[in-house]
Amino acid sequence: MLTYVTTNPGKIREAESYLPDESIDRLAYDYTEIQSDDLGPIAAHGAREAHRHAGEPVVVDDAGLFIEGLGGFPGPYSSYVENTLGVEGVWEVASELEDRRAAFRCVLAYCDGEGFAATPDPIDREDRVVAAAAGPDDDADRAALPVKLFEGYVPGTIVSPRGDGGFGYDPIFEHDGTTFAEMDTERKNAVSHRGRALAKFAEWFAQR
Ligand code: ITT
Ligand code: NA
Repeated sequence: MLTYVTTNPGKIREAESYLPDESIDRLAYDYTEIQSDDLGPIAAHGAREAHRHAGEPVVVDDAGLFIEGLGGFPGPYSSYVENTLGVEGVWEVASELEDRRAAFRCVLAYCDGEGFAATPDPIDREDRVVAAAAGPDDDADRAALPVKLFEGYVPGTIVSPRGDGGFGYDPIFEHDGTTFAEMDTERKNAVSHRGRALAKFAEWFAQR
């Protein structure tokens, strides 16, 4: 069994086609999101906390929108910014920029309370799929549970909102001429940050 931990139903919808239904539970547990300029430590910390809470193998999903012209902002602060400025507000800020290139990133962190075989997985820079055991992310976790990370990345452009599918920043994120909110789940999954991370995770999970 595997428990997919998120408060966001949109993430579950996207994860479903990668993970066999009989083997997955969903848990809307709001784990602590530590402050970091990197998604990896946030996800790793969350996975350890969620595993301690659930007592079962868990995967957590941490994602963010990184806008080039804003130095990567909102990045790990994407959730806070969506709740304060809002998606329209982010578009308004971005519309003033010359460089509206952006990327979505997603890090899946898996923790089952046990270790992993030390596999020297290569890290592909383009689609930084980190399939190596994550190191400790803070002092409290130094002697803590091993976590395995899988990262996915997709480039795009920030545009005026279009479409009503997806969730979050999808209406303002255009990839190959189409916003993520104009795509159905299958089409978004085929190119998205989460789809890429999920594909790597599902392959590893099935073979481990
Ligand atoms: P959990 O932490 O409970 O999983 P969350 O929605 O807070 O749910 P994140 O912290 O990972 O998840 O998300 C950061 C922000 O990025 C949040 O505002 C999301 O709506 C947004 N986001 C994440 N994935 C996205 C996607 O695929 N498309 C559009 N927006 C996304
Ligand atoms: Na969150």
